[in-house]
Amino acid sequence: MADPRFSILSADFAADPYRYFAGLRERSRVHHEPAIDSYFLSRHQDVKRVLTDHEAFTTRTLQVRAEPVMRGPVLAQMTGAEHTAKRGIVVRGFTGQALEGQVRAVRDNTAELVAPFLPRGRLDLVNDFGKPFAVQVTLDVLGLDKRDQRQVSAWLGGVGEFITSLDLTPERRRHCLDCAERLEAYLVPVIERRRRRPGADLISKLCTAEFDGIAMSDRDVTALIINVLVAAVEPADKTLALLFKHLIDHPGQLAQVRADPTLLPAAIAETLRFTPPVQLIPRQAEQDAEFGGAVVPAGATVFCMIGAANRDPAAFTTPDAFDIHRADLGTARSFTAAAQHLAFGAGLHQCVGAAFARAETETVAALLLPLLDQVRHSPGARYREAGLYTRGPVALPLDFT
Ligand code: 2IO
Repeated sequence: MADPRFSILSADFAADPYRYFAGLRERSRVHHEPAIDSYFLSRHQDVKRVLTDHEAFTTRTLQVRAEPVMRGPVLAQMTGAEHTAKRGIVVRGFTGQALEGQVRAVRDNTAELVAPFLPRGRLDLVNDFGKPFAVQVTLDVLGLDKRDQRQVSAWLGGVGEFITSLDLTPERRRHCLDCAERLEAYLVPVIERRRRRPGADLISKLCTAEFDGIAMSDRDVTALIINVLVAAVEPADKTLALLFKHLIDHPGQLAQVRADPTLLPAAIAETLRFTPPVQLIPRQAEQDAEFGGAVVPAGATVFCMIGAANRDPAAFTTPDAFDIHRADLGTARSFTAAAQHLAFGAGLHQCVGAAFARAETETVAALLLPLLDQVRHSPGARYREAGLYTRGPVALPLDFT
């Protein structure tokens, strides 16, 4: 930071970004990375400002960071009446009866995936459970065929890599675009069928819904399906594993949540504050912007550092402590636009799937906790996280009885 060799792109930072956050907030409020000519903001107040000042900081950067693999414009790129209408369609796809059906899919997939591990008393919560769980639930929500799971997961890997990489080589870029094109080709006939014979799934809703006379085009629907696939799959296994890790590492709080499952929403909200699975949110500065004397120039790409903002002592007391009872979390608001933590972003484009994410994580955790009696880290396993953009445990081997 004051150290000119410090880089967010270094292996040291990737190994444990959390130990650099205080230095960034205090000594490098606007951190420039020359290799990718981007600016990184780490203070809660600055991140909040960027995410809520939609005139000065736009989502135009998604045209190059997302649209090529989304195969069309996503909600976050839209503005005005079009954005309001299309966001309304997606919100309705994740509320009421639709959400009830989605929660049933979460229950069914949880039961099916955990069953083989119960007699063994051991499972890797990331690789044995979380990853297949995230994909299967999302396929069910969209009404896609679970027999295509491996194929869809592989394509999705490429799409996710494109969005979450800070420095893609031309070869990887080609691979990612290839995955996206194949995924699009797979979805086109599905969309055509749902337009003719709609069901109760989210794709059918996107195909048929109208809001203030505005409907979705095929390109809109394709982009939204790919967006929902990535956004629902990427962070889901990470959030679940981080929740279990923090509770296991804080046995007093784990005991309290077991005794009183109504504490689960607070435990999930605190997990999202303490270790947000999405660590970076990009924006484009439309004009020169000043942060305490440092300037982000017009046209620049700005990355909001969600993990750093969520540990800012100006926003949270003892921010480096995991505490599901913290007074400044505002659990009731934690999955809404009034959230204090920034794990779902803030402003106009705040995560449209936040209510679904909450229901999904609450449901799976409430089912797993009683099944995983005496849950603890498997002996000998070394804990490691990976990812700069989305970040989570690479594995979480657990023993239980
Ligand atoms: C392409 C990073 C997995 C989103 C973007 C518009 C994606 C958008 C996010 C999250 C998580 C992904 N951004 N979800 O940060 O839909």
